[in-house]
Amino acid sequence: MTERSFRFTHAITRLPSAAIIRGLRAVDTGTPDLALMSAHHAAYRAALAATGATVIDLPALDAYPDSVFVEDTALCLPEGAVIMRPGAPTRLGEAAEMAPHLAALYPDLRRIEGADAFIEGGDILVTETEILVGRSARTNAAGVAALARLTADWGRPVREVHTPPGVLHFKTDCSLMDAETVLATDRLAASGCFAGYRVIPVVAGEEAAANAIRFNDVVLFPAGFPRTRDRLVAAGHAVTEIGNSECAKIDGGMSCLSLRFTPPGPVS
Ligand code: CIR
Repeated sequence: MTERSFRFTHAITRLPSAAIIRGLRAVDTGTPDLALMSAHHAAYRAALAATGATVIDLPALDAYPDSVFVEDTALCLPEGAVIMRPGAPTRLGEAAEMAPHLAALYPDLRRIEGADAFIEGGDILVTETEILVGRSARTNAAGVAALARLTADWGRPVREVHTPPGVLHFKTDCSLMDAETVLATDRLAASGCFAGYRVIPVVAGEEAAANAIRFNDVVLFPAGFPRTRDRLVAAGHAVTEIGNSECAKIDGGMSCLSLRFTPPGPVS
């Protein structure tokens, strides 16, 4: 068994912009504080870099309030990368902003095309053997089908699954922990989509802990969910807690803040 689903040489992040106060949110629980978010973001980048990875920090984009959440703009695998078509109209332009940065690393950069196709990276969970894509308010059947076509020769089939109603993205409710194991909320695991995987259940009442990331030998995990953290530690994971209070106000979490990948071939 390889470990290509959680071992990476690179990550891309984008610094939060002052426009973050206008970030999309399902429920208004307060305005994100840029200074505190920036401190959390710095800790996040440092935790990625501490694993030995190269972390590419892109500048803030004031035209796009949600652009700190780079995960939604692309899917990056060892075989190649695909630029998404975000379903949130205010976020569509973020994908084009990411394209030149990935084109420098991926000679065969592909793109989701078609006016009716929408898909965001937050709905995509890549495991060792397959690419799970959750249909959601941001990702539709045409988007999933377009991704399946573009990745058909990459050896990991796309499997369409469903994001629970009222949940922003598929990965809002789950994370890959190792080659066979996912961390998931009960409401998502109950759909049966993780048959064949080991599931570490998020503790009831700590659902916001489900969005974590395994990055090399560490799990970046949102601070404030001690019972679920203890489950991961008991399972043998090295857990680094990162403040997420400000991103949480606009429905963001650990996975949203980076693209994680190992580019093909020599990097120029
Ligand atoms: C949005 O609604 O698009 C942002 N406020 C949050 C995006 C979070 N991204 C992610 O889960 N991958």
